[in-house]
Amino acid sequence: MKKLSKFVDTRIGFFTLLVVLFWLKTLFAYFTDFKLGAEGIFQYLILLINPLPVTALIYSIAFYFKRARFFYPVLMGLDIANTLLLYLNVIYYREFTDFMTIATMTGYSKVNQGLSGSSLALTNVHDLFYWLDIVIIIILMLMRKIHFDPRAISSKLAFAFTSMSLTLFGINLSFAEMSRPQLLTRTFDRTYIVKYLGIDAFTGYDVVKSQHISKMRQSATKSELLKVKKFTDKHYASPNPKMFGIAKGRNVIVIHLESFQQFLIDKKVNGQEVTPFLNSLYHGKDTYAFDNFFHQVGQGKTSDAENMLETSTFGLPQGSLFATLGSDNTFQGAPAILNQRAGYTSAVFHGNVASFWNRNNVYKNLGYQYFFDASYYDTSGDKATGYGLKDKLLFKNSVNYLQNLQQPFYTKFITVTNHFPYSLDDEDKDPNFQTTNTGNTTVDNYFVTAHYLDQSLAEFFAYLQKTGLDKDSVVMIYGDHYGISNSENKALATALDRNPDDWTDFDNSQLQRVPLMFVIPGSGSHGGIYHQYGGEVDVLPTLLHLLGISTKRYIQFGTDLFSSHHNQVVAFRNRDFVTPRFSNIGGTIYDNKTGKIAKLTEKQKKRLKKDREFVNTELSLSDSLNEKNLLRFYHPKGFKAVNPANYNYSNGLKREKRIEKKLGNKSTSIFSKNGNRSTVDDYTTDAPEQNHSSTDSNRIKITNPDGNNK
Ligand code: GP9
Ligand code: MN
Repeated sequence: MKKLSKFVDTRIGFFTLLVVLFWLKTLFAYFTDFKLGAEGIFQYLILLINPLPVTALIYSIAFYFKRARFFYPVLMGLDIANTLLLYLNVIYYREFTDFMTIATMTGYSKVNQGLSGSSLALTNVHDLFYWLDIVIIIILMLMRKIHFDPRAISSKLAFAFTSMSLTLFGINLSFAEMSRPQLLTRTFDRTYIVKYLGIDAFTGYDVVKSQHISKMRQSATKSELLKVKKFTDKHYASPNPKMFGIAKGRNVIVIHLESFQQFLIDKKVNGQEVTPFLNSLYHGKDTYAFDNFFHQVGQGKTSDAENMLETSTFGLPQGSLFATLGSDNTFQGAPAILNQRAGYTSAVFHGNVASFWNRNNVYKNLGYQYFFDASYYDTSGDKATGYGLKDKLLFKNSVNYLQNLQQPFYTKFITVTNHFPYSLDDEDKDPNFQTTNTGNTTVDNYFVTAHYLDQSLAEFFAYLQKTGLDKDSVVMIYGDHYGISNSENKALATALDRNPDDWTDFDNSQLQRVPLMFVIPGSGSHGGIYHQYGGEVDVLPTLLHLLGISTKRYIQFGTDLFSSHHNQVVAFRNRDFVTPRFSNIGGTIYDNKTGKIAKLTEKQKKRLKKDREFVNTELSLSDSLNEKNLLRFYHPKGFKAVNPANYNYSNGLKREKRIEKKLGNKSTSIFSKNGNRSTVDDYTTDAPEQNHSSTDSNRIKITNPDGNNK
């Protein structure tokens, strides 16, 4: 004890004491207030060590102050500031299940998620623990139980401490990258950064990022907007009169097929179809399907796909647009357009936590009225896999919320079960389905989860048919991006009856096809499989035209796939591109027919040069639009800017019911139209988990749920 107090009386000792105490407080927060979802020994190890390097780094600043009367106040000041940052995050987390960003701290964020008076009411008795050490230390100092050490630390030693902390941080960072590649470039979720690097590192990272963004925004001018507008106006494709409005007034049900590639359609494995239900839709007479439709995502994966489909602008060259810009950007996207032009109610159903991909903020800026996230579903026990509620349960348990929405509605179901690493509990596997035996577990499992996803869709469609909802709706189904990455495509080659040794970059690029289908029962005789080339950025104008809503006034980079003016040059996010005739991959031009390097005529060369210029221009202009937030300067006719402060995703069901009640017999919800009777019993699922009661409290809880799902 004596030895210890003697040690604390030295500057290094006092420094060590504060670092260790702060480390303990952070761990306390990690395990009590935050839910960081660490799994496995390696992640726990990273979690345990991550507060140390940055704390030591920050506190080592005090060593550069030679005089005791500066050293001690500076060190204590740093400790108090650091504790305050931790503590504010604890309180913020209790309200928003998210961490504070610079934008939220400075109140700059339009989403209005700063700490409010009510958040301060969220204090807890155990919060004492965050401040107790500081109070005790100050008292001990005042009572002269802790002595000031007059001996200064040499600059050399101070520097040694700083560099040692930096090295430790480097090690921490490389561990983090090993466990979660591209952690900082992709920024999936703020929780992930805190889990791997700690709050201080997260805040530092956020400072750098937000400074970069605000610089770009300040430099933005209206003339840049005009440049973008000129380009999109020039490439606008007028609707195909045969298709315009064929789904007018219908509900829109968007189904996001996670990691689902086109090659799964009609694919047989051991003589069995992998996705028999989707295949039947694909060939159905009421379906408008596309077989040369490509995903165009970058590092933002799912969120990039969502951004393209909702706004017809591209994701960013690095990172996720949702995560980096989505909290503040001005969007003129599907939910707001449909609401303002045709009175649509909008909702998203997704069984993962709301903070993933920053959806909780972005959806408000898009104008989504409801977001049923994991907190609305029972995700306990075996009901969820890594990314949330299993698909069969998502569809089944969403009906309870879907049936109370006013029609027409624009809804999106984001599935998750077919997500890497494609693991599925045995109880969910179809015993009659035998997957491949390629020797690559990713590939073999992929067919299994895709098969499960297909079954979940079949159940959902049965409900739509039973309730007659199918006839009042257009169901739009799309795959968000590849599931098998290029590095594993050689293993996939055998399953596709191809020789892995002949596999080329061209083959990789062709596998970036994903499904796109519009299912519109009774819409006429134009159903079928369309072969035009297109990408995710083309979906919004296509959909709006089907609904009879003109798009000319909006800034959209895609064009209507059914239009005779549709441009078939499909840009990938890395500036490669595909056209009906050629594919430009990594600077090499391939002939699509032969898959070999193309021998080009002068005319073709010229054409491709133009295409390349087009791709470069559209990507740069989309980046400039989004990075500089240029849409804030643009006011399309009749469009009222979305105010995110008007949206709140808690108590969704209560809000739906309140509106139903207010409208009385004018209410158009499925529930009201069904004579105020629930349609939940019209839903049949064979999901084995639904009756499993679980005592584990591992329920994902983000917003305030209604707590009422049958
Ligand atoms: C999680 C999900 C997955 O909520 O949408 O996103 P991804 O990893 O595919 O980008
Ligand atoms: Mn995805």
